[in-house]
Amino acid sequence: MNKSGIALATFVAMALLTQTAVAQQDRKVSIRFAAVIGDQPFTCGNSYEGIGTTASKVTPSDFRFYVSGVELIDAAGKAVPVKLDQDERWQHRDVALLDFENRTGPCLTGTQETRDIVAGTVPAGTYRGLRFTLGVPFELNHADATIAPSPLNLTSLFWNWQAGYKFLRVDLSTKGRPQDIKPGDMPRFGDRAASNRLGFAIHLGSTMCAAEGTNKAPANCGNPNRPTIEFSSFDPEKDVVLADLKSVLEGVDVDTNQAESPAGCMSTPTDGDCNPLLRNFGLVFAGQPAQQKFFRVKK
Ligand SMILES: [Cu+2]
Repeated sequence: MNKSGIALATFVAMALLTQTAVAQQDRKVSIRFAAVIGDQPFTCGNSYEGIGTTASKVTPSDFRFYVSGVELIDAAGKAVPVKLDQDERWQHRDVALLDFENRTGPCLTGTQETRDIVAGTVPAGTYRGLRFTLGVPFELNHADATIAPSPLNLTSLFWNWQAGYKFLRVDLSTKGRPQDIKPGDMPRFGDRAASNRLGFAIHLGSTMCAAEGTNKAPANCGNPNRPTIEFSSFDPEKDVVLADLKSVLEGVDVDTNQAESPAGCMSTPTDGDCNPLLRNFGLVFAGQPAQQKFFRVKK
């Protein structure tokens, strides 16, 4: 090979190396989620039977939740953070909103748009597991939602600065707890009469957040209520994370509400309606052990 031939070969080899290096740096991932009630998909307006201790028939009117700290677990068992696409809509920093309601039928508190993926990049590699947190990290949880970047600007998913966001919001109309809501209905924090109109509410969020006022950020929260979910076997190319309302309501009576307590379970530590509901989300409640039943992987 002559000199220029060598130079060309070197150039081609280097170009290929560079290309390979770029290709190996990042791998796009789209982690799929689905909202289900047992073996049926969640749809606004549909009713589902056999729920909880009373085998109740329920009509959900909202189904949204935030996840954060999403990580894929590689072949060696190392957790690798998924760098979320900053789309200025569904994802901000390491928080992503999943939204399964489309504001049709009884879903009067929600938005038309829906979202069932967490999109981002990971370094090239083989990934076999998944880990994420249900909830908004403390650093982003206690500020003014009206000026926060999307998706943290949804006031229907916000209590106040002190308590922060509803990490998950599902509201149910049940036989014993019928709903009476209007478009955009948003009971003020602590407005029990108004919140009663939500039927049986499931609002997961931090509690015991001592602050100087409801529009002041707390130094910390006694009950962060951010469960970490981990699946040792998860293929990001094929598998789907199912969020199952039926399984999380196992052992829960959705037709009655503990007297003098918020409607359904709004994460209040003294509300018996949260037991075993919060434990089914993977949180120790009333000193009793947690067993996560909300999420599972569909292969
Ligand atoms: Cu929506």
